[in-house]
Amino acid sequence: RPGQNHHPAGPSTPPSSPPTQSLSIQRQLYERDFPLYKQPVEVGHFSLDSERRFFNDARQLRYYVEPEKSCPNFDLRDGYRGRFVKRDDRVKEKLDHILRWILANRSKLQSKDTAASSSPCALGVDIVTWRGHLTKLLTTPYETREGWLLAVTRMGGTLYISEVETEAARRDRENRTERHEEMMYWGYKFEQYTCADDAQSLPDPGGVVNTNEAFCTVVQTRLAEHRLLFSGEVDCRDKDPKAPSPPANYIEMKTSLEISTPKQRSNFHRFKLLKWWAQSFLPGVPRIVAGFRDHDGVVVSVETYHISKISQLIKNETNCWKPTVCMNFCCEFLSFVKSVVTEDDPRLVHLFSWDPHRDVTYSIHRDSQYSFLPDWYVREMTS
Ligand code: 0WD
Ligand code: CA
Repeated sequence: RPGQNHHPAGPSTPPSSPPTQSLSIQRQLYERDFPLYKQPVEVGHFSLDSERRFFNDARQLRYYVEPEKSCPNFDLRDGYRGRFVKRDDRVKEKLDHILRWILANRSKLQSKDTAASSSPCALGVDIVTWRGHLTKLLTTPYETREGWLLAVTRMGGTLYISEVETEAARRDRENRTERHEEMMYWGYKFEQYTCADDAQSLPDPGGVVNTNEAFCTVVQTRLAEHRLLFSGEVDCRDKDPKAPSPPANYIEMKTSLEISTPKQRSNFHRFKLLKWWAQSFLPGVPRIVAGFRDHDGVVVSVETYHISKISQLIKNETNCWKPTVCMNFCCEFLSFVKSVVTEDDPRLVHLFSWDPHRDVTYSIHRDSQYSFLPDWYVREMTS
């Protein structure tokens, strides 16, 4: 039934009727009460080493060390030529690291309600994905530049969501300027100036920056009726041993151009804080430490943002984003996906597609280039 639109919060579709074909992103549709979002719980974590090997532990977790001065003069360009090992971003890892974590920790997930209610191989969650994919969904109602493609497969009752690079994103990646390549390094360099390997030591700005290394938290939560399991990279933790337990002790590091005009401040609030808020709110990371830099990559000030205070900070901006619109849209998208993807088959992919100023639509692919659940995972989960 082409042209039929999924109306959020409208009368629910009878179970027998075919799913609707598209989802509207109009903001007014999502301006209602904030949906239930349960406090995210860390159910595990994993690390990726300098060669991108998986470890089911926290060996890559680092500790935040507050800069000595509020104007630290960190030179973010230092080491770009000579002490930088860059992850190969042509390699698409899809959900592989999360799936590895699931196989290593299945017993922890299949506890309580799950074991009693559903089939023995069921995970007890509705959605498995990366945090970054959910961030893109949260910001979609306000995004005017970049579209997305999300591949979805249902297996054992769980929906797996994995991003597919768009043609436009591939072109951008392949045509980055030397300046842009260098600026992508600056964020990682800032982490190196402010993070230490353990609670007792100091950061080592003379070391190598290797972007293969990562520490990822795995959290479980619920958005309205959707039980979510997702993983996100965490930059560092509070080094105080009395700090609260994860994810409340985690800190997100960011860099941004210093703000010198009212226009710049307004743009920072309207566009950058939206992305920062969405990314950290999802896993329950409470703080962002931001390094403001000049055009030459020198950090001129450092500021802390508390996620719970960001919605207050932006309230005076006209035409600003609203957290409730972000969360309601994400919730509605997940309902849309559930209504569309009803067949359980690890080789079947529904590819959801969105471009700015358009509705969300999808196409269906069996045994195609889009299949993303690896054989080693399917075999283990169905045996
Ligand atoms: O294959 C893919 N398309 C993706 C792979 C997309 C997104 C993520 N990944 C995986 C990687 O295994 C990585 O370790 O992403 C992990 C991080 O996932 P996430 O936390 O869900 O991603 P996101 O929230 O978008 O980014 C968090 C941080 C970034 O920090 P900033 O401050 O720039 O937001 O992870 C880094 C980056 O430092 N990062 C990535 N690292 C590896 N691969 C990627 C990526 N594709 N994207 C961002
Ligand atoms: Ca970061």
